[in-house]
Amino acid sequence: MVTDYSATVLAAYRFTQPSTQLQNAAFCNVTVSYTHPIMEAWLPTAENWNRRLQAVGGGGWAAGRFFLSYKAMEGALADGYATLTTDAGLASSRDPAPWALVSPGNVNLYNLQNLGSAPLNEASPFYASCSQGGRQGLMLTQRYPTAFDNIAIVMNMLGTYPHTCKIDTLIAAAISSCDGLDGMVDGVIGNGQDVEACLATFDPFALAVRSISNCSSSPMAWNISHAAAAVVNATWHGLNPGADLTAASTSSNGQSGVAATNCSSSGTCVGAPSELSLPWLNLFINKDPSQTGSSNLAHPQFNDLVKAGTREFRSIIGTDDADLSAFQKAKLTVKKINNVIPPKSTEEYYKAVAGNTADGIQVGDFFRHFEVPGLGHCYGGLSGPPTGLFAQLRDWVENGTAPEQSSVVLNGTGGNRILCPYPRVARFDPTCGDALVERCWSCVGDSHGVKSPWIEL
Ligand SMILES: [Ca+2]
Repeated sequence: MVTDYSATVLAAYRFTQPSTQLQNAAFCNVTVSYTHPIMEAWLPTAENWNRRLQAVGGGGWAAGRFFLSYKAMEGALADGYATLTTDAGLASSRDPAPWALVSPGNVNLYNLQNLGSAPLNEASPFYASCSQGGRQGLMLTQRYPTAFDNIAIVMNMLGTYPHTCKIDTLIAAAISSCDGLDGMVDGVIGNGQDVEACLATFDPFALAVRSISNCSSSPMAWNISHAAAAVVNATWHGLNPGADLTAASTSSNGQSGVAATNCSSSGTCVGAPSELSLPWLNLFINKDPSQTGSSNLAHPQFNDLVKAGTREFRSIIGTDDADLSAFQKAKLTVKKINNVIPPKSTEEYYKAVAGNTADGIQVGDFFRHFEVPGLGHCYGGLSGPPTGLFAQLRDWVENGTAPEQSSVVLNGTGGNRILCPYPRVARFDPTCGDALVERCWSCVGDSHGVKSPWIEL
């Protein structure tokens, strides 16, 4: 029994729920060690229990029982839920090296299986997590390792690793050019057709060789190079224009950027691949713990590795099965994250699920997908998290009220705007007057038009 337990849980760590305070709580911590996985449940006292269970997942290479899992559990407990997490037998390290291989050349498939599917066995009506936790719980695609290194390969091919200053200048230019496409200049590019319009009108190569002299990440003067434009352009096959690619700003919260580089004071840069991507290539696909980099990898080799990984591990950790027929009586909602896991892969997955529904059933009847323009990976970035979405999911499950829109507050302006279930998009009504209030926004487009991907307005 734990008593007098207090904690502050920021909304940033709850993803779809508001910040909360746990004060002098009493709960029962039931920690069960199986042969090697450890499951940990926090059970509120009977008078404080809302008769519901909220499971939480992991992040990065951790299946659970790490910092963010415990923040999520503190939040769940504050709201009256019983809550649980599991480490899937992998401990809570951010590095999979301790458990990935039985020996060089020999992947520990049991451990990978535990990471891939362990939380799915924990039947729970409510589940809230992000990143790896989102992959575990919401059966989304597991493509970010390749997305990361794909950009590293582009840099290898170009033979140059552009300075953060050049990349960030191009991102800022894209935002400046495309911000107003959603009807409001608020620092955030919309989603859906706004992204398509941005890609059609903004050309990063048009800014090549333009000089930069006021870059916050470097005192030096630079010229935007063709290589920098090529790198930025390559990310936009999966990520959206405006996404944080360098993770160099304070709002990046120290997370990884897909086009991050480390640069010396003289301006010489090398690639800085993510801790999420290299272990997948080196430990699981190559099965060689002595490999530590990807700087010599060429595009054909990279493609071969991706295909080899898919062939070998898809049945274990691949989570792109679009047949949710067994799930269609339940309700599911997903928020979109912007700069690490490619939004377009989730859009493809959503459309694939839409094409696999039974006659008479629309995908929106049981699965809605909310994109959050401007939000970083789980938290951070230009947009706050959609803190009302979890309560809306609960209302959908328990009362049948499907979420037609959800609220967010922008980090920079403090303004309110709305999120819309894909493929609908948010539009500001200029006759309404106040862009900072939610009622001046509405969702437009076909509410169930997923089978024809883009909306005509
Ligand atoms: Ca905007």
